[in-house]
Amino acid sequence: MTNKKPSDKVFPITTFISDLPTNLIPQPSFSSLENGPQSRRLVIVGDIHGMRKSLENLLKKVGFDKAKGDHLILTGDITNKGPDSSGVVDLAIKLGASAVRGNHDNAVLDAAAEVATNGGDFELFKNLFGTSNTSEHTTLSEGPGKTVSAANIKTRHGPTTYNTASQLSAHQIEWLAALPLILRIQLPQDIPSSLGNNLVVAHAGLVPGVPLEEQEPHSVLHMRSLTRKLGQEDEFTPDESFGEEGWAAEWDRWQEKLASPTTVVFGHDAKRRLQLGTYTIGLDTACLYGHQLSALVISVTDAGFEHQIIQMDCADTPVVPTAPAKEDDKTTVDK
Ligand SMILES: [Mn+2]
Repeated sequence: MTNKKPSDKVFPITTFISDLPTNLIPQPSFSSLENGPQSRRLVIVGDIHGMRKSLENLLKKVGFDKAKGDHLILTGDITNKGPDSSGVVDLAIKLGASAVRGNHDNAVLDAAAEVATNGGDFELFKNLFGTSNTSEHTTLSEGPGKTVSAANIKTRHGPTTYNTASQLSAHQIEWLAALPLILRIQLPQDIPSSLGNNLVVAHAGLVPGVPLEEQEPHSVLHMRSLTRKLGQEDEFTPDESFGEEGWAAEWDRWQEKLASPTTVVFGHDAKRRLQLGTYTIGLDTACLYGHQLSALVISVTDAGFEHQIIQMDCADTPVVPTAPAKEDDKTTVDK
């Protein structure tokens, strides 16, 4: 993409693509009842952004029950901007959730690493934002043998992101850092499915015609639209801008031509809210701004896999859109 910023740096990737373990895929009731609870449903939730109460309410409405074999999957932007990122990550860990990394999670990871390698003082980084950063006399003591001069620091993120990073424990940061950018969910090919049998979860989007392994990490985290490469009917450039239509429309058209299409479940595009394409489901319904938190619930009966959307009104104090600051604090949704 052309509009990369310093704050967009992709934090080192542990695993680019993960496959959802087959024991977490719902099984039709006739298959087996042998070992403990069967996998019952997959509950895929859109961008939470630290809105813990909203997540809890949505799970309540869904009747989520890990003990009965429900499995939670998050589409990324689990953290940042909302009131309780730490509580959301805690809940995700407790429920054994799967998830993909979002651009905000990426920014939080980058901010945590940035602070750690520059003396470890989150307060300093929060306060540096908006200052001229030029005072040669601003030198802060960082404990024995360690001093950091504010003049030498050019922060990569806005204060919100440093604040979120400061609230996460080392264990929570580790959990976040280990998330893949793409999660593949292979439903058994011999069972009919309302979503098709090839599912993929990615935070922002994917470029049609490019194998999953070759998708560009930055665009998986940030893209919203596609432009056709000049003179190339079948090649696209991903872009962060909203564009006239989202990338999902092009993805849908592309899948129509394939013998084995892939459905993508994604988040990131709060402005477009719930998107129900033929092979694309967009779940960022702007809970952060006081709208809804949405879940795609996949269950299986003897007739096959079925899906439904369940939504819950925002239960946390929403974030009021403000003037754009640094990229990862920027509000990109219309009221
Ligand atoms: Mn996002």
